Amino acid sequence: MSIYPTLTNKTYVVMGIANKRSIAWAIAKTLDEAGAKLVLTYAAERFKSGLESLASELKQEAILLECDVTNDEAIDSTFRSIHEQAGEIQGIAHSIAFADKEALRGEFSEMTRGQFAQALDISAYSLTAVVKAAKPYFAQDASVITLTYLGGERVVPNYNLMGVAKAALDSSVKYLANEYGPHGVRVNAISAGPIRTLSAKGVGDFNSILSELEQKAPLRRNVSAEEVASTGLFLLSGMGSGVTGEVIHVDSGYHIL
Ligand code: NDP
Ligand code: KAL
Repeated sequence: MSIYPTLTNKTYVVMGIANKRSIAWAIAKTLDEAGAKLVLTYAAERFKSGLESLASELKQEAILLECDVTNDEAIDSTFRSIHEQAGEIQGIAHSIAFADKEALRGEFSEMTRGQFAQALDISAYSLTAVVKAAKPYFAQDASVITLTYLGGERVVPNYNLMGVAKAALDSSVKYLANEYGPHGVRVNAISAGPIRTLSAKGVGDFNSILSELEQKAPLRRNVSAEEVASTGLFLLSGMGSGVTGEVIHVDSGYHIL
């Protein structure tokens, strides 16, 4: 017997698939496995063909739409078009973050005003922008998730301005949960342990963070994108119906240390 909830005929929007290592791709595959109808969004035209070939691996045919989250008009028209093509929206997985690489090493205070604004815009404000645009199209019991990291709760070397962005994102989750709860919409975050993705590539001390977690975390191992995705499925489906405004850590328990 399958442990999966059934999401047949329910539309979910997954934002932030760069390649097959993306956490968002693991989420998309898990939702697809549960029978969901998927809309996948990508940042710019140059990512379209890569996403098309990934999407061909899914069981159900997905709708692919361009959506640069720095552009309000693009976000609005993306959600209008999702509604036209796929009806009401049961859930959204927001798996998007960006900071200038130069600000992700060295002293925190060496960042510029522009680098700070860009990181906060793409990595934190975009969640609110997306929820706002989806508001007219949410199903009665819709659910939104975003991805966060421990570096927003405490200092993690090199995470720098992304730590401030994740703190803003975590706080946005609470304010959005409170505002949208009366409309039946839940908003939660998953705080993932380190996972080797394109974003993680070439930044900071990624390998030492992986091995520190392996040595010290209660489970003494790293987590996979699939483990993050199954928690995502719980939150996005009716299984998580009583949970909102929460941050669930999928990090082998490292955050309790
Ligand atoms: P990926 O590099 O696979 O995903 C990051 C995504 O952000 C990409 O798909 C990228 O799109 C998208 N993005 C950046 N700028 C924009 C924009 N302006 N508009 C739309 N999309 C944009 O990395 P991950 O899967 O690791 O990251 C997903 C989320 O998980 C992020 O929020 C990250 O902070 C979080 N996270 C990751 C951890 C890890 O260890 N990997 C740990 C904890 C949290 P494109 O490629 O099309 O530019
Ligand atoms: C402490 C950790 C080590 C790494 C430090 C900073 C990580 C920041 C994450 C941030 C999202 C990375 C970037 O924005 C990279 C970007 O400058 C360059 N890469 C790109 O442009 C690629 C092509 C695209 C696809 O990437 C994006 N993001 O658009 C944190 C580790 C242990 C955990 C991680 C990786 C957390 C996290 O938030 O991702």
